[in-house]
Amino acid sequence: MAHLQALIFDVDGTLADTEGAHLAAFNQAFASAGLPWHWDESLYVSLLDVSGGKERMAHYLTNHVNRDEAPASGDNTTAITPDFDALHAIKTTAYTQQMRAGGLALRPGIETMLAAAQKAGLRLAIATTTTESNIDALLRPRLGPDWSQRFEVIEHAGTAPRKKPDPQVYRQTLQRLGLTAPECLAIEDSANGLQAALGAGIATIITPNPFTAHHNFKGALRILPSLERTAIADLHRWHADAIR
Ligand code: XBP
Ligand code: MG
Repeated sequence: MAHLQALIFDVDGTLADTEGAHLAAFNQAFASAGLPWHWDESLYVSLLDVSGGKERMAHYLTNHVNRDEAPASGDNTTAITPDFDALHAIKTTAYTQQMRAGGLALRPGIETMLAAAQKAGLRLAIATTTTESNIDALLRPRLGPDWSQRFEVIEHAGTAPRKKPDPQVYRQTLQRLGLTAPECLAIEDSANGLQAALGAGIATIITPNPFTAHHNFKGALRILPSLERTAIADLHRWHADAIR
């Protein structure tokens, strides 16, 4: 029977409740680009069904912007297709500036879990849809300048371009760890993340947040309000049940 060797963490919504900050950054980018777009929280909850900021903006343009609307006097922004790479770069700058200015606490139990896992000899990895700069902006203020040394493998939008629910980011994480799926547990917050991890054969613990609480988590090993009351021994026990 495979022994638990590594924990693979998602970032957004799992390590920290970051989606409110992402939403603000998207709206800041739209305003600075002169686009008449503004996402409110209820729209953003539905747009989060699309992983990846660039893909989310393209989905919004295709499915939510009425391009037949007669542009307001002289306003022809609804007729154009923005350069999503450039727009996403503006958004990422807005997000990282937000993080570095105020910082965002990690979710309850995360810092304790990371320390306890390492003490127990478990290897740690990150498998996320967001960018490397966003991970650094979130974790540097919380875990210090050497934060990345705590994660043996970090797979992100720059290394795994096919976004969740595609399993690419998790398959590449397993490959770089040199481990098989039964030797790992994934920790996620969303249906896309769960499907990506299950697609790579990895048993997955879900810690939902207000943006994802309504998602379908069928197939999750456990659904927990947070990791605050979870011990390493619990992870070993649940993992053993999963791969029995
Ligand atoms: C969640 C996502 C990301 C973020 C926005 O990532 O889908 O797209 O919402 O970040 P995770 P970007 O896999 O960590 O849950 O704009 O950088 O994509
Ligand atoms: Mg997530």
